[in-house]
Amino acid sequence: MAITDSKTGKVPKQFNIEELKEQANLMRGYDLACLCAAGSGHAGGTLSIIDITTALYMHVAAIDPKDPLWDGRDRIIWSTGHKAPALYLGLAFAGCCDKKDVALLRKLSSPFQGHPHWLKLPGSEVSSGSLGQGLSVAVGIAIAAKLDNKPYKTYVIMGDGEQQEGSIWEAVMEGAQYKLDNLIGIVDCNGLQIDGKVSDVMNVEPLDEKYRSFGWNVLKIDGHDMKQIVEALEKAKALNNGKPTVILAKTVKGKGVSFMEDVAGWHGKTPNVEELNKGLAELNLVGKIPVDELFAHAKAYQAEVEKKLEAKMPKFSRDYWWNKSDTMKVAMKPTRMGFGQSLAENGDDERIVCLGLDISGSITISEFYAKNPNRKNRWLSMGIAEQSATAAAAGLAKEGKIAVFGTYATFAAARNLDQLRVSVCYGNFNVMVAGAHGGVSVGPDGATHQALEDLFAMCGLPNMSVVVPCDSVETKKATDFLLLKHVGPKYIRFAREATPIVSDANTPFVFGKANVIRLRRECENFAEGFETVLASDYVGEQEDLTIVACGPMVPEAMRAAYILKKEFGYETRIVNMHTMKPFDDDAVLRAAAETGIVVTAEEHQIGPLAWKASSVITASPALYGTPVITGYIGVKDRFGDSGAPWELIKEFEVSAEHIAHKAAELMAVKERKGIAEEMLAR
Ligand SMILES: Cc1ncc(C[n+]2csc(CCOP(=O)(O)OP(=O)(O)O)c2C)c(N)n1
Repeated sequence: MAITDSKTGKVPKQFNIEELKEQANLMRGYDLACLCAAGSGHAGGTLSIIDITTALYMHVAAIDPKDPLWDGRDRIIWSTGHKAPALYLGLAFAGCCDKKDVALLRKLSSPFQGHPHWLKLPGSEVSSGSLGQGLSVAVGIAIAAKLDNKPYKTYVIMGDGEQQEGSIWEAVMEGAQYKLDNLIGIVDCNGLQIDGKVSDVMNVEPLDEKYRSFGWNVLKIDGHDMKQIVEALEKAKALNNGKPTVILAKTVKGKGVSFMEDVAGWHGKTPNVEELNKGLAELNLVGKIPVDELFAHAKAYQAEVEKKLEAKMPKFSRDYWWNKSDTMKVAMKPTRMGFGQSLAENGDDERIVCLGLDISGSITISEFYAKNPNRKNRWLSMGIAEQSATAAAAGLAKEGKIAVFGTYATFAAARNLDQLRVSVCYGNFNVMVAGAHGGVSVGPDGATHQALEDLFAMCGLPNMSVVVPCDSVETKKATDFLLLKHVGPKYIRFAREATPIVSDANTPFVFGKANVIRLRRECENFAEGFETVLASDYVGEQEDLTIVACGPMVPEAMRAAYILKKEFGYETRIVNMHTMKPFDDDAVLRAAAETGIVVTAEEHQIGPLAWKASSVITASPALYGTPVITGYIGVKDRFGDSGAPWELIKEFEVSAEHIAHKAAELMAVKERKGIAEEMLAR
């Protein structure tokens, strides 16, 4: 079978091997151009899987481009969601969508999300991005085919690094147990993952012996030899011996572009225009890819996005956005830097053991050994295996080690939730978990990589302490404290993007005690315009309202206070609730009693901060009968989206402008009800 008209059963065109090679080459050109237009994404892995993609979508799998959801189609599951551009191009080259549209990759609300979302793009089959789940989904789809006597085949594309996830092997057993000879696994064996060689990070070989011993048929091929690919796919399709089949395809990451080939650094990187042109020249594609048209299409879409976002923003008398005027300028730095800095400084303590989960550089945990190679014996590369690493950290802690591990917050605090609950928290072990890239501001990777729910779980776990620092300086202080002075399970959570630096060496940081921040004046440097004191030392100034914030929402709350002062003359008490657990109840209670309005501001699903603050207010006898108006800023019960970080801040309505707008709305209620007077009279 191949590209098929499902109405007539006819195959409009059969591509021969030479034509498929030509199509694969063109696909590489489109891949580079679309990645360049997006400015973020994964060049290495998309280039290594493109020959297989071409063979599958244009020759082997049954697909009807006019009806991508045709029931008789073969199902192709991309377990490696980060290779989404290759999937999108497979669909586009098969005719399921316009090739030009793939240039909308990673843009806000685009069907071509950073990681595939099947509800946005028909034909993309399932939503993926969290590694190690696709084979299990495919097992379910293949069993459904058996139950319903449907003849379709289920293909699932995986990475070799991805084989480190234990769930893969659970699914491998299921495939054999249920005799799924309609299931075909394909492993893109390019030998690299993010932190380096798969064999160094966590060896998975010999994959052939492993799959065979688990009861699968195994085919080994050169994943760039089109004839071998087609033959293997056809053979796997025909094999009918009651066993699933895996095709182990030896590939080269970055295949086709000399400077990307076999270079780990090109995993999550995209070419700039110069590199794109160089790549296209090497592929003999100069003039053959409509680069200008693709760029223009992306630009026009982007212009529309920006127009829509602007329309969504609350309006004030002038533009208060970061660094838009000559005063109140702010410097920005990614908060995660403070984490790495602390590990570098404190890492000589022999009790500290750091566990790497294949995203070590970008979350800065590798700073632990970067300048101190002698610490390498206390650096454990655990591969892409968050669940096992979490329980291993508990084991290390049990024997007196200070175990530290980190990855994207959604994999550090959700994928492994049961291990955190039982092995770490129930046992009350001294394990430090770093949830990096939290909140919507992660940006173009999209929903699967945006931890918007982690704090519900972390704050809900008995024995767990939770800190969400507001900038890189506070992250450093919090890490210093949690690492060496706090014993027990602890979660530190920070954002990916560079965010405003609003504290300095003299700013107080006391675990479990909030800070109060007050706008004092307008000046050249934003941070210098504010005064910060420990909430317990603060003497109320009869401010109009309070904003309680955590993490990167603290700078937004500060900017909101500035907007509120300039636009309405309102005085705002900002509470930096850097420690989410234990929560500083007293800081919220006093703020509620003294200002009558409490607006919470969080950069994830509304709840961990909002509900906690609200329950503190409603459950406090001191406030019985006292009117307190509350409002919540945060993500409103929806999944994230791809887009630039600051675009997402606007799209998800978590900017200073949104906070200020909400506060002004509540001030109107308070003034109408005369609550302020009532409060003062008490
Ligand atoms: C559960 C989970 N953990 C971590 C990541 C982050 N991540 C994205 S790609 C990647 C490396 C994948 O390596 P491999 O499977 O070999 O793919 P390839 O090198 O071919 O791109 C990692 C760790 C993720 N997406 N999902």
